[in-house]
Amino acid sequence: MKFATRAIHSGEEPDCRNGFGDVVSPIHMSTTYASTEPGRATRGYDYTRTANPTRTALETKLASLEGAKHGLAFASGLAAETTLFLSLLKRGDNVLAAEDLYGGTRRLLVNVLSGFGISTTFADFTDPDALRSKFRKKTALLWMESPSNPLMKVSDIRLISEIAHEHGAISVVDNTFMSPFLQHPLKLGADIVLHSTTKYIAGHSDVLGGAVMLSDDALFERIHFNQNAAGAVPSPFDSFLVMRGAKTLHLRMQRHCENAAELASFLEERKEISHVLYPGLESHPQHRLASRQADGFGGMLSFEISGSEADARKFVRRLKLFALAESLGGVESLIEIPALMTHASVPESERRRLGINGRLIRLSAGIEDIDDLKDDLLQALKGM
Ligand code: P1T
Repeated sequence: MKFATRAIHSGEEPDCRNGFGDVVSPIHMSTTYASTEPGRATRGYDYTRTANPTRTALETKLASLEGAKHGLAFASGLAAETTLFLSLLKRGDNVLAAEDLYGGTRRLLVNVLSGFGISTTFADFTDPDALRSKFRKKTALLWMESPSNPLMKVSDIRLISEIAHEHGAISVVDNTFMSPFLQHPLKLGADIVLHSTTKYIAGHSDVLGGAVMLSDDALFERIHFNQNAAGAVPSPFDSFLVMRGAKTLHLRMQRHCENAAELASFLEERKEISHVLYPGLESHPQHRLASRQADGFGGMLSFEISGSEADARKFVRRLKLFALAESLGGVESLIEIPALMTHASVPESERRRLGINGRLIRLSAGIEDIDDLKDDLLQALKGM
């Protein structure tokens, strides 16, 4: 079945024999399930943290969207990350992570996992040769976002996964920015895909969620065990909301891509903007790789204001339609300054080295009418 059909039907086949034939998966709110025999779960369900039918429907859909054998849902993207790290790493291990990535992921690695004796080395994943020199004896896992948050760097997932495997490490791709509609890391050789489903998959800025998709049975068993043991699971209602959003992912994603591409070209022409980072632009350093690796360029872009940091703050305050807010991937357009918001937890020296300065602005293109979005940017740029 093609993507749009799977997005709508996977995990939600009406059950006319044992159920009521619901076309939409019911929200099973019960936390516990009665059984007729001690220790024998009713149709596989005994306690909702362990498994819940609404969550099962979501997990089936998520696996199907990524073309994976297994899907696991979590309470947030970071809950998924925490469970993944907990499951696959032990004291003494090293994580090799892309230096540009969501500030919360960096904070989890640097401020939390370090306390358990797990070290992280950061590297520029757009330079695979340099990456090889960063491996340590105990490097167990490679972590990348492509495109990265917020500098929109594109990494060669196939090549980097090969390098990981040469060194006996697991390759993980945080596919949040692209969504399963645009990019298929498992097909490119990655071992595990992770999503903050809070973003494009749910798509309406009204639910937190996370997901892990993979096909390796042994890795799945380890993460599945800790999904229950650590308990960072989504509620049945949250599972329903993520599933409901996922049904229109393909439609929304097409418009996100169209609007972002148009806004990127529009901003690149403006003298008030010094440069625009969007993989769909010919000026993007990895434009050819991005064209080859994914089926679109996504709805996210970053740009730098030509003026001062104060001008950048003035610009975002002047916008009327774009909400000044963290997060991304919802139907509404958002704007933020990563250095002050999503990446404030990254040490200033590191931000400076990477180029995440106070003039850098990140934009999540929503699916509104493009003319209204352009008009809003134009009025905010006036006189800059
Ligand atoms: O917020 P949560 O659902 O826990 O997801 C964390 C996360 C993981 N991976 C990526 C690539 C992300 O962008 C995020 C969350 N990001 C934002 C809130 C943000 O504004 O960038």
